[in-house]
Amino acid sequence: MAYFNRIFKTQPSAPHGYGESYEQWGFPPGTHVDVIRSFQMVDRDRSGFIDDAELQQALSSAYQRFSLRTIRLLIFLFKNPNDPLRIGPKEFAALWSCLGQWRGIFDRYDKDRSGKIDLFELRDALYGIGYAIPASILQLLISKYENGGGGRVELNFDSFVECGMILKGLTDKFKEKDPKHSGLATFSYDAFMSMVIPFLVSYD
Ligand SMILES: [Ca+2]
Repeated sequence: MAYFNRIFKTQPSAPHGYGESYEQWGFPPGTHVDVIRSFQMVDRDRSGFIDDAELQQALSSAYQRFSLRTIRLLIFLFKNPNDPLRIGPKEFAALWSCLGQWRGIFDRYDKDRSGKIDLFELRDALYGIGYAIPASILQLLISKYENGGGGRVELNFDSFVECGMILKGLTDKFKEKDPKHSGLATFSYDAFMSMVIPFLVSYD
């Protein structure tokens, strides 16, 4: 959190090596200088794009370490249609802002201040942002994060983001086919598979 506090307190100034205008590098107007610096720090060849390893480095220095699996899901969700394996400044700025929101949710719902999110905290967090997901489904999803000790599963920030984005992403896809919120939707087989498979593929 110290990092984010610093972001909002520092005065914007032109980032070294990125010229006077952020927009010319493809960042949306108003992008904070620290977001640009973070991108610039890992985009060593100045290609204007960063790959999974570079994104992992950028996010791991802003937060705790991000697993490559989470990074791949983020790249899938925020991908540039012209370059699905890398992200540019626009996608990076959007991703950064989205992670800031997830961080806020994580901190708000980590009720016991363990620094991790358990099943019930996850259920409440998702409910808090409008997703009523049955505990049985959450249990199924988070069982993937068991560390083998047989104890209660608790999620680090990156795994929490991963679970949150999968549940939110799939629910949003379903809602697109259920505009009246009846809880029922009709899919063709192809539509169903193309909805679910990308999450599974990027997830593992
Ligand atoms: Ca907790």
